[in-house]
Amino acid sequence: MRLALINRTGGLEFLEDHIRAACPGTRLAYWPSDAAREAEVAICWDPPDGTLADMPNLRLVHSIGAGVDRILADPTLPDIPVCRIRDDDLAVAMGEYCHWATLWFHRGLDTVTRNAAAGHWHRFEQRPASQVPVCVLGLGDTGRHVAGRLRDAGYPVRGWSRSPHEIPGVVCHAGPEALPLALADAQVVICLLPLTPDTTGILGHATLSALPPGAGVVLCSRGEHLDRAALVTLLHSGHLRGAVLDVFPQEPLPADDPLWHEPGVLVTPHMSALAKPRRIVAQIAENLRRLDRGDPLLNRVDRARGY
Ligand code: NDP
Ligand code: OXD
Repeated sequence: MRLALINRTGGLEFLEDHIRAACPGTRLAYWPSDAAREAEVAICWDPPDGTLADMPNLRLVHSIGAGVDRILADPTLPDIPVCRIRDDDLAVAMGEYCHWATLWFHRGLDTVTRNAAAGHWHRFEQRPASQVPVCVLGLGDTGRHVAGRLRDAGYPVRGWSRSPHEIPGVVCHAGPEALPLALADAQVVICLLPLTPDTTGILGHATLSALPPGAGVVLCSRGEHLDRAALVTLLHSGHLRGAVLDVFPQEPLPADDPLWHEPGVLVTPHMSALAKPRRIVAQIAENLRRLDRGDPLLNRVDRARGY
């Protein structure tokens, strides 16, 4: 079977040795090349529009990440299966990051870090976790784990999803009309939604204003979820306390982007949960075997739903 590694900006070489080890008998090519164009399986992060439609033998598109928004955004995407990565380790890593980001606001570590940089010793009152409600947007693989971890750490947790969920100890809301309710008392909001037409720009002025004064925003999903002008306006007005941002419409975030220096904003380099190459390739290899045998594929994306 012929495989192609496809990404707009390259950089997928880190998968090569793992693919050679886990997928014996396959031939691997990098896009752009004639050999890549002939491949039956595209292993992608961000394929340029039209690339996949120009592969006459294509039978499967496999994301190397949990998200598939860059793949589904291509209006010429052929009607073939798209699969994504699902990984318990990824959810655990996301749990660690989101717990830390919650503590960043809850324990005032944003303030402490600023004070420390100025050599300023200032102690302030600390609140217990039970007084810091957290809202998790998206209750899928990552959101459900994050909600459970924060609940276990003593935070009152609210969750929001498209369809109704039941998670013990978490107040779950579903549907667009329930969003204001989910946000109403949240001191921290964590976005773990997939990027779809319905969720693009969801962290806009209306949503962010629905948070109580002094709330912090944690964005781990996609940069396009956030209306950055609305964020900056609400930071400047003092309505929002700050934001921990892990994802951006353009990555890497350019060195001269003002967000790096925006007071209250902490930028991290899309590292909240990184799947191990070995784990990514093991899932792709299993799907290649299934494709060969004609068995149902694992972690197939519902293209109509967009995730
Ligand atoms: P899942 O597909 O497992 O879960 C998505 C959740 O979002 C589901 O609960 C779904 O609701 C909910 N949802 C989808 N659309 C809507 C909507 N319109 N309104 C309300 N809720 C909605 O995703 P994952 O948890 O695996 O990942 C989420 C995203 O996080 C990924 O798409 C990716 O963009 C990002 N990510 C980022 C990483 C990083 O390192 N920064 C690492 C991993 C993921 P329902 O349950 O009802 O279907
Ligand atoms: C993602 C990932 O989808 O890192 O962002 O898996």
